[in-house]
Amino acid sequence: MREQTVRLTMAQALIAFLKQQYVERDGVENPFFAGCFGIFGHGNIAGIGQALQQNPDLRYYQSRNEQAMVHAAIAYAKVKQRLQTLACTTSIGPGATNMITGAATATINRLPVLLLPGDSFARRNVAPVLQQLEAEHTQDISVNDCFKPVSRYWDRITRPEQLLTALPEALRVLTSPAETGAVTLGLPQDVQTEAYDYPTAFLRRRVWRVPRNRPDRAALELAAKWIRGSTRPLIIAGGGTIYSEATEMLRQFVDATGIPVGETMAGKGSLRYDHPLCLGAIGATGTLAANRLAHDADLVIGIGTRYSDFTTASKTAFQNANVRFININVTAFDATKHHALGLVGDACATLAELTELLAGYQAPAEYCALARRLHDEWDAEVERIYGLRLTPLPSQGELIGAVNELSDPGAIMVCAAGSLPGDLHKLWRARNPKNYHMEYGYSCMGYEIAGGLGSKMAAPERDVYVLVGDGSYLMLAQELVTAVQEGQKLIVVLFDNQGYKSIGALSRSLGQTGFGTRYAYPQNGTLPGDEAEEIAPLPVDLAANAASLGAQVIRCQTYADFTAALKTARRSERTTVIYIQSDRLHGVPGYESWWDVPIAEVSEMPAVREARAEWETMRAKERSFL
Ligand SMILES: Cc1ncc(C[n+]2csc(CCOP(=O)(O)OP(=O)(O)O)c2C)c(N)n1
Ligand SMILES: [Mg+2]
Repeated sequence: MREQTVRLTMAQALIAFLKQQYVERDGVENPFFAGCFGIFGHGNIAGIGQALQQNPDLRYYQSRNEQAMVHAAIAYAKVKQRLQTLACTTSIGPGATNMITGAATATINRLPVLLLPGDSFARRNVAPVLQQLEAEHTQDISVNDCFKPVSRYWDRITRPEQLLTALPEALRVLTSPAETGAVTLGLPQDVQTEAYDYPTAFLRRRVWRVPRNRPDRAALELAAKWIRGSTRPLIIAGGGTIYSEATEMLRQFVDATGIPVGETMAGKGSLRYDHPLCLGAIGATGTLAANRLAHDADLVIGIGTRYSDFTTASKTAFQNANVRFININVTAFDATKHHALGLVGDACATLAELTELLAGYQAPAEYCALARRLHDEWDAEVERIYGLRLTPLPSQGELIGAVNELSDPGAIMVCAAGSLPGDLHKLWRARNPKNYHMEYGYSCMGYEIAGGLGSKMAAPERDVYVLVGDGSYLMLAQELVTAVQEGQKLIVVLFDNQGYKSIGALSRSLGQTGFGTRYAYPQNGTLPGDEAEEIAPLPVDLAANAASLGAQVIRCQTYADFTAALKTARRSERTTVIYIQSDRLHGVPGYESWWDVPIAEVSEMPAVREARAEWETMRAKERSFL
């Protein structure tokens, strides 16, 4: 029997294939690709560009910067629980390499995105072409090889028929909760336009099922035994809890067992902030409640967490000599961290089985009472910070409080870098599992506005608040233009503290007086740190900048201006940037925690030597769980 075929260019076949990919979980089916972001150049306009033009049902979205479009696509995927994403097409050379930071952000955060950078001619005879990297030792290399370490699957399509084997692999990785991340297919610009007789069967509708794998039964029974034997158990809820949609199951588990919960950056929102056993943030940017209980916990139950240094306070968070770990995770890689008893499986399915096995079990009453008391005390601390009315410049903490209190509980708040993530991790009152959208795997400055755009595209019915510092804004604000163009309304809160408040505070804690973290003119041939009393502000107007990109802008000075602006922005139909200056030095304190940033071992600066001595004391508390 002769196979039926259809003659298409490689690019046309690729787009036709993407349109037919569906994902199914719990009986709900959705197309996996919501569209394709792209910036065209000679490396993709005639190939993927032509194919997209001919297939308007896979919506093409413009972007202003290739890094930003990857951020937008992965924010979309994050809001969609990794069950949907977008593809990203670029030209060759700089357009392609601009996506590398985005690829790393995707892979580190375990978020799916399909990257389609153009690549140099496979035919080679006209080389070197514009923007091609030449190498003397091989012709089998291009700038796209730089994507290899930051991609979960990487390939280069040098013949049109290679799509037949490459695309199914790409989709297997993208739709796998355990393997997902950036998938990169380098597409030589000539091959994109070459025709081939593709089997029509290749372009049929395909459904990728996302399973809810169950862990090994013996391991589950042992885990139940460990929990029953524990007197100070603590749950750490990570991002996997939310992606698995295990949050309701977690609440039932907590209600049944009385085990309190600390939340990671990606896991915040797993339990509502006002649940009496929700201790909020854990680790370096954690609450007193979570960090106190972590300190003495005899059993830590990690759910969907990577145990980053922020979560473990650089391995100092757990000081009980006999502490053990049970890790529920879809990847064996994460499940075995800290020499844990690994429950390799889906968070929701695993928690359901564990709940049954623990029937009748309750954590000791005294311990639960302590957890509840710490929860209440923390709530009072948040209230105190929300209520600070610092003058002349308001504090970041009270401004966060205003955004929280004046936003709809169903809203999405997006953030990524600077001093905001630490403050938000502690202070944000998460009222739904998607309320706190923090990119903190890569903490990539520039994610914020692009990520806000992707979030709004994924959930147009929700208000999206982007909280961004002046430094991050200056790095990548251009997607404001795309938000305006696409009619995707964002509320952007721009915190101007004239520099890097976060790194300034870090620098101070290392004995380095804010060196290099202020936006200021050089004085005596160097950039001034804290020692300079009088500094003339740079003639920079970020509010005017935002207005020039098409946003409606509200300038604020006081807390009262700010709350009024939030109300106006919420009612408005337009993308609105609320601009406010806040205090550069006043910060939210740490709560019995630490983060390991190594300090110079020898120095001419006495403050650095002092900080180094303190660092050595803390360093000695780092544990390895063997
Ligand atoms: C792309 C990128 N470059 C550098 C850093 C290191 N870094 C972390 S926070 C920060 C400063 C952020 O400044 P801003 O957005 O103004 O926030 P603030 O610290 O003032 O709150 C820098 C440079 C980073 N996280 N991402
Ligand atoms: Mg700043």
